[in-house]
Amino acid sequence: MRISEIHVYQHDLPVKGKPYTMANAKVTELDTTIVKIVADNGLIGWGEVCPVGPTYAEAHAEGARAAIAQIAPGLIGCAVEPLTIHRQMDVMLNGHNYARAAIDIAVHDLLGKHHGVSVASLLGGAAMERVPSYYATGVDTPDEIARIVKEKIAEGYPRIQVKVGGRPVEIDIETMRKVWEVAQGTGIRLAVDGNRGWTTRDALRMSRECPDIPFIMEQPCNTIEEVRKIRTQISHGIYLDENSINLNTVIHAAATGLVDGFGMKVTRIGGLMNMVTFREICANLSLPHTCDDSWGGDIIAAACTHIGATVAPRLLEGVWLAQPYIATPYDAENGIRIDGGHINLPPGPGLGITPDETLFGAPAVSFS
Ligand code: 0XW
Ligand code: MG
Repeated sequence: MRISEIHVYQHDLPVKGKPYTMANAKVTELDTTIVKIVADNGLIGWGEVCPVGPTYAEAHAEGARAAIAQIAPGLIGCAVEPLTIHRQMDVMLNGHNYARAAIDIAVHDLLGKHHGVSVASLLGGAAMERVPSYYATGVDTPDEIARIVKEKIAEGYPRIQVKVGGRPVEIDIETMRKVWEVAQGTGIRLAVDGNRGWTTRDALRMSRECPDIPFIMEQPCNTIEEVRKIRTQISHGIYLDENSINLNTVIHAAATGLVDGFGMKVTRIGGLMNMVTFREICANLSLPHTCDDSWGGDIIAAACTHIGATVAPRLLEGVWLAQPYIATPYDAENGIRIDGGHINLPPGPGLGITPDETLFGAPAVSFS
């Protein structure tokens, strides 16, 4: 099976409800890039990458399309094999993991369909059919966050990530104290995500003033150097998210004991093939992690769910989806949904979803 055509679509995803707020971003509408790969046997594979605005990560919506346009001509005629495709992408463009990931996902979807198996099977095999998700709150007042946490615990989420940063740390501390009032004794796992927004001073204060609250701190500060600086001074676990930009960074952070786990994004690490390597590095060092992406519709949601399902259950911190913020699913019948804080693994073949192409309009660019 070889690649015959690649089509790239631009699609708008308005945020349902209130704007989504993080320390360094407030988003009301996201710009997603969808890749459709047609094979010489007529099978179709889908991929997607959707940065959550221009300030969250070093990823840009139009940059994704420009990078894919740079790579795509060199992929026509290539065998639909993840490693072969990644090596060919290396020849066409240095870096740009997030853009390459959309192609990687489409290749896995095609391969699964070709062999009649799910992407989770291709990635090693599912360890669960119902995949735990986690709820991420957005930055808001202490009372509102405590209300949301109570509601999401009742819905069945096993983990909640509270967004902080971008305001005086005293409000973040008050938020976590109020959260603990409703969370204590429920068994919920908690993360506090600074999204690079705290100084090391703020992170130290949060840890020292909440020693009794068993949250992990996710990406508290902007750089790895800052995280290293606070590492030995705090008693809370530390996870990297935005700073874990490639496998080299992951290897270094894991091997040097810088972190206790990761918030991982499928597109940031370069797609599903690299996620398998990442999963195994973490498994060998007993490091828990998420399998998410920053935003996007049913295609990226399916990719995250398939890789999430293959993680050893004790190490899976959950699969976050943007689905609750998206009004129109790509696949009205089999779209990926969170229900009771968990996601049903689509049985496949491939990603197990069939996007309604008419939603995407004409391709922005095509290659054949
Ligand atoms: C909670 N998320 C998975 C969604 C937003 O894109 C940010 C991200 C994170 O953990 O940083
Ligand atoms: Mg995060």
